[in-house]
Amino acid sequence: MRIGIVCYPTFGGSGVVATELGKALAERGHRIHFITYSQPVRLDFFSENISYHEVTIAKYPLFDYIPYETALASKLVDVARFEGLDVLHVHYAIPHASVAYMAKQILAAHGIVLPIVTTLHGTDITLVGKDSSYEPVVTFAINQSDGVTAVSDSLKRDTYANFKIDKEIEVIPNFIDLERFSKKAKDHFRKAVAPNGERLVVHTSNFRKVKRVQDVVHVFSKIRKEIPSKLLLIGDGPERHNIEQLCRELNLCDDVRFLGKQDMIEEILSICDLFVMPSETESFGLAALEAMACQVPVISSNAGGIPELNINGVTGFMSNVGDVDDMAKNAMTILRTDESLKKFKSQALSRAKEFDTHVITPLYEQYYAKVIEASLTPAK
Ligand code: GMT
Repeated sequence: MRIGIVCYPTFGGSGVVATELGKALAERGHRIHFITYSQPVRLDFFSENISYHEVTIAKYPLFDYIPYETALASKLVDVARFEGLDVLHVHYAIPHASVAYMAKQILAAHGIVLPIVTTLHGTDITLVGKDSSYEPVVTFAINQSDGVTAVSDSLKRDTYANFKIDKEIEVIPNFIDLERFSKKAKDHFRKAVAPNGERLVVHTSNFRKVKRVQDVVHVFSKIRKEIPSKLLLIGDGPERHNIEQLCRELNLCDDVRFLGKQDMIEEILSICDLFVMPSETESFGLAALEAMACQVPVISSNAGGIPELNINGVTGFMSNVGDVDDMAKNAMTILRTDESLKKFKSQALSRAKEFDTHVITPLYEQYYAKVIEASLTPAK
C-alpha cells in the first residue's frame, strides 16, 4: 500500500507512535510518506520505502497567525496526487483530521478518492478537543473520517462520552519495537549514577501539568527515606522549574538528576528499577510500555487507559490519582528485596511482549484494507 502519515514530529507519544508505525509498515514492504512540518524525531535513519515531505509555509506580514492548516492541506493534496496514496492516516485529531477532510474534498474535485483514517491519541479528546473552541470541528472531522481508531478502550469510551460520534471506533493499542526497547548491558552507566548500589527510579514525560511530575518527586522522597535510591527525570516542559523548586524544598537535589530530552531512552531505562507514571489522565501510557519492555516495573495512577497496560500486582501497581502515600508503599513492595524486584521485572517484560510491533502492525494493515475497500464500494 502507499500510505500517507501525518503527525506531530516532536517527542510526544502520538508522533512517536505514528513514526514507529510508519517504520514498521515500511519494513513490511509498504511505501510510506510522512507529511509533517519538520522531520519526526524518531525518523533518524534511511529506508528506501520511506519518504519525508516537509510542509513549508509561505509567510506574509498580514498573517498574525500562520495558516498552517492551509499549507498542510495543500501539501496533502500534492503528495496524494503525485504519489498515488491509497490511504491517509492522520494521528491526533487537532488539526489533522479536519485538514485531512479538506484535502479529501479537494482531491474529490479532481476525481481522486482518498480514504482517511484518524487515530485518536488522548489529549485531542480528553483535554483539548472537548473545549468549545475546538469541539464542533473535532466532532465533524471524526465523523467524516473513513476510519477512526483509538489507542485504548478507555479513550474510545471518552470519545463517545464527550462528542456526538456516529462512527464505529476501532481500538488498536499502542505497540513497542522490542528489538530497540530491550534491556541493554549498561552497567558502567548504572555505576556512575548509583555508585553505592542505590535503586534507580525513573520518570519520562513532557513535564506538562497532566503528568503530575510533582507526585513523582513526592513518591521518590518517601521511598528514599527507607531505601537508598536515586531519581532520573527525563524530558522537559512547562513544569520543569516548579519541579526543580520542589526538589530543593525537599532537600533532594543530590539524589535527583534532570537528564532533559533524550534520544536513546532505552539505554537509560535499561539501568532503572522502577518507572513512575502518576498522570491525571493517560489514554494509554506509551512511556510506561517502553519502560516495561526494558524490564522496568511501573507504579502508576489508575487513570484512563493505564489499567489496560499495567496489571496491578503483576507488572507494578496502580493507585488513585494523587495518592502518593499508596504509590510509595507499593514502590517499596517492589524495591525492598532483590527477589521481588526480579519477579516484577520479568512480569513487566512478559506483558510488554503482548504489545510487540509485529503483533499490532498487522491490525493497522487489516484496518486500512477494510477502509479502502469500503471507500471504493459505492454507497447503496
Ligand atoms: O502524553 C502526552 O502529553 C502526549 C500525547 C500525544 O498525543 O503526543 O500522548 C498521548 O498519546 C500517547 C500515544 O498514543 C499515549 O500513550 C498517551 O497516553 C497520551 N497522553 C495522554 O492521554 C495524556
